[in-house]
Amino acid sequence: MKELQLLIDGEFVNGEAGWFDNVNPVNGEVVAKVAHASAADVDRAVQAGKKTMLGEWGNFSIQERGALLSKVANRITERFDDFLEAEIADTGKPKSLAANIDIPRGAANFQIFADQARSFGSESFMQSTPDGKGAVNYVQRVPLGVVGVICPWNLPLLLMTWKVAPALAAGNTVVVKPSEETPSTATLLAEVMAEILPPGVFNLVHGFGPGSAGEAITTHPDISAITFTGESSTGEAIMKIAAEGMKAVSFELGGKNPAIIFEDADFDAAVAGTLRSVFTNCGQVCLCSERVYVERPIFDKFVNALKVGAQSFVLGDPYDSETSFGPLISKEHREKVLSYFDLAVEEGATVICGGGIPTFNNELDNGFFVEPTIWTGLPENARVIKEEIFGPVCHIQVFDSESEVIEMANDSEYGLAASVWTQNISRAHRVSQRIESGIVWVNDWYLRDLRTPFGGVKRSGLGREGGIYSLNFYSELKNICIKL
Ligand code: NAD
Ligand code: 6OD
Repeated sequence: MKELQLLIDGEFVNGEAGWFDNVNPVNGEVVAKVAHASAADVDRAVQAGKKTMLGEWGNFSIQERGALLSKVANRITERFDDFLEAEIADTGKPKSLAANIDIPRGAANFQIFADQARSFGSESFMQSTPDGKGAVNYVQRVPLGVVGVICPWNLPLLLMTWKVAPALAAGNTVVVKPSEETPSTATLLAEVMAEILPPGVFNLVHGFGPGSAGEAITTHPDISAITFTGESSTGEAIMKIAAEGMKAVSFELGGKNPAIIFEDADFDAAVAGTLRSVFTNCGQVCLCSERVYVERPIFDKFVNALKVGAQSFVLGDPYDSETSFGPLISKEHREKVLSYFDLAVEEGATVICGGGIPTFNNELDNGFFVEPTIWTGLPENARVIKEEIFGPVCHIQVFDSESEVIEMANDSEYGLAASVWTQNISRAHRVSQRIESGIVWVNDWYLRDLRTPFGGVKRSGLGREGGIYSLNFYSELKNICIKL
């Protein structure tokens, strides 16, 4: 059986805390043994990161770091099929999805920050002084130090590289912990990093959260910053710990995202876009729409069209070219999603489609599949409309006016992403500007320009990453004042 090790100071090693299993969610089989890092392993990783900051890595210019990141991007592209296979083994997501989104974005995340590094400048300020000689101030951007990178399981390579690349571009070193559910692409990335970067720049530790490697990272006194993507409650727990020692934090957290479809929308585009925004990656994307609002004149037609679309997904083996819909990540996560399916019925939902476990009559019955599910008929205070489910499900609500739908969309503790479907340009601006959310897409969903600020408001996150916004987080400004 495959063994996935840690990378500490340039060496692949076993973990002091033993091994844990990596399970394939398509059929429930164990596919690899994963080295479990102890707190002492995490400490060695942090010390390696500190050592190279003071030595080889610390002496590279930002242009040299950029050139190395380009090499990493190229190497991911050269090993595309290895990364693809590893991502599918961990997540069970359809090959077409991983091949079009996850792996290309893994490479693109390094390339964008390699490019950004080449044009990273700083400001200077001329100052007059009482003696008339003057002074010049220049602003230096210095790395934060060793950055702890803690990642979730839904888009494992994409979300890890989205944080690792800018952290390295800015001159930091990293100790990375992937989700315990998805250790494989991180381990492949460690192989690439070990080929290209000096030892200690990229350190990989596997493990869990509380009482394990995650906690060891967040509590380590020599970690300067924590960049985290995951659940809002985990972010809150990490923030409390990070307060001690004043670690900088950047958080991408949960969502309960609205999709708003006006009567004047391009109907077919809105249906196709909403099918994507609700069901991509089995609904396991923080940006997915779990609340869909449709204007009354097109409500029945839209509900029916979304149902037809949801029922046309092909659930199955990720390598089958017909498959458009994979399993949930784990047995535990499926239990959580199914508990919301039960709760919706208790709360009085009309089940338009789905709501159960599909049957395959083969080994896929041991996997963690659920049916694409649509509900209507619930009041806005129903728990399934308030709480993040993170599965292939949405509730469709009817609305009669712009002000009503804006109020409903904003009545949430989350504020990550919204999509608005209308052909009225004034309405598009009016509504987008009033939605409380880090990102609003008009007539599309998950259209990304990696230079733009990405992040959430309310319980959906803290800070913005992307382009220069990432480099701002991963570096500290220092002013140097020189009397002339
Ligand atoms: P999670 O919070 O359970 O775990 C994320 C990571 O944190 C894992 O590596 C886990 O081991 C670690 N962890 C858990 N508890 C910890 C602790 N106390 N201290 C340190 N580390 C800890 O999240 P998940 O279930 O892996 O991911 C799904 C969640 O992530 C959803 O809520 C989703 O919305 C959110 N998410 C948000 C974004 C975004 O960009 N806003 C992106 C992806 C996922
Ligand atoms: O596309 C990205 O950069 C990004 N951070 C996506 C997050 C998706 C959440 O699951």
